[in-house]
Amino acid sequence: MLVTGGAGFIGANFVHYTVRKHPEHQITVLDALTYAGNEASLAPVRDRIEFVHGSVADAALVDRLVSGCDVVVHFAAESHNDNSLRDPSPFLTTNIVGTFTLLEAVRAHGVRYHHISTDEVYGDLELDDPAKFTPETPYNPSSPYSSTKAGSDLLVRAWVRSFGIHATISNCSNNYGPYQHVEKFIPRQITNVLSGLRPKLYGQGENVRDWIHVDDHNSAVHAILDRGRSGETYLIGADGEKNNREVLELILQLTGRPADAFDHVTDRVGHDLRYAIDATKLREELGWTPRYTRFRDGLAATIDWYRENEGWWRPQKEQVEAAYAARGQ
Ligand code: NAD
Ligand code: TDX
Repeated sequence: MLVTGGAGFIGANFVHYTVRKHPEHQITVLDALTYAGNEASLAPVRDRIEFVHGSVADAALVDRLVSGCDVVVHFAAESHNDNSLRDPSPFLTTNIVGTFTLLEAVRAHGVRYHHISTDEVYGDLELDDPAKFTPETPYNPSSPYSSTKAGSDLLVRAWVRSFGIHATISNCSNNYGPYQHVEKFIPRQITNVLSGLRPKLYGQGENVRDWIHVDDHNSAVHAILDRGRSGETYLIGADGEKNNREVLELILQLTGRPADAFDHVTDRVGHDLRYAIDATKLREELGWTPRYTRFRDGLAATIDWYRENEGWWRPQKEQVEAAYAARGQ
C-alpha cells in the first residue's frame, strides 16, 4: 500500500490505524515533509513501514513507487484554507498536479486508487437549512483550497470514465484528534490555552462544522478499500455538527478556564457558514458506524494528547501565531 501524505495529520493516523488493525499491509509512505509534515508523527510505527521523502508531483518517483504497489491511498495535500488565501500557488501544484501525476501512474500500472477529499467541495449550507451534503450535491467550492480539492476529485471521476481506472473517492467532514497541526482550529485553541494565550474565534463563531474523530474517518476509508464499488463517491461524517463557539466553550470548560476567556478576531474572508454530511450511503451500503459518538470524550482525549506531547507541537507554535497575528487573527 502506498500512502501519500502519511506524515500529515490524517495520513499518520491512518498509518497507525492500519499497522494496528490491518497488519497484512506492507506500507510505503510518500511525503514531501512540507511545514505540515512531521516524521515524528510516524515514530511509533517507523520500523513497520518504508518512508520515502518526495513529492506526489514528481512523475518519475511516483511512477516507480506506484509500479511496486497494489493500492494507493492519496492523503497528500495543501490542506489549510487560511494559507490558500495568502498564497494559492502550492495548492495548485500539490492538489491538482500531484493528483494528476498519481492518476497517470495508477493508469499505467493498473493499480487501485483511493482519493481522500473533503466536504468543502460542495460549498456551504445556510445555518437554518435542514439539508445536508449528499453524493448528489452539486460542486460549489468557495476557497482556493476547496476549489483545488474539487478539481482533483473531478480528475479522478474523468480518469474512471475515460480510462477505466479502479478508483473510489471519499469526502469527509472536519477531523479532530492527535497529530493535527497547530494552525487548525481545535489544536490552535488547545495549545493557546496550554501556552497561556487567549483562544481566537473568527467573527461571532456561528459557523458550523461537522466534527468526526480521525480514527472514524480512517475506519471508513478501510471500509471503502474493502467493500467500496469502483467509480463511487462515499461521504464520511458522524453527525457531529457544532458551531465554533460551542467547541471553543467546551475546550475552555475541559481545561478549567472561564467561558469568556477568548478573543474575537478578524473573520476569514469568504468564510463558509455550515458543513453537514449525510453518510447514509456509507452506513447502509458498507455497514460502517463511527466509534466516537460522544464529542466531549473525544475532545477531552485530544486535549490530554496535546498536554502530553508538547515536544511534538511546541516547535511550530510561535511561527504559526506570528503569521496569524500579522493578519489580525
Ligand atoms: P495535513 O496538512 O496535516 O498533511 C498533509 C501532508 O501532505 C503533510 O505531511 C505534507 O508534508 C504532505 N504533502 C504536502 N504536499 C505534498 C507533496 N507535494 N507531495 C507529498 N506530500 C505532500 O493535512 P490533513 O489534515 O492530514 O489532510 C489530509 C487529507 O485529508 C487532505 O487531502 C485533505 O484535503 C483531506 N481532508 C482533511 C480534513 C481535515 O479536517 N483535516 C477533512 C476532510 C478531508
Ligand atoms: O483560529 C481559528 N479560529 C476560528 O474560529 C481558526 C484556525 C479557525 N477558526 C474557524 C474557521 C472554521 O469555521 O474554525 C473553523 C475550522 O477551521 P479550520 O480548522 O481551519 O478548518 P476548515 O477551514 O473548516 O477546514 C478543515 O476541514 C475540512 C480542514 O482544514 C480541511 O483540510 C478540510 O478539508
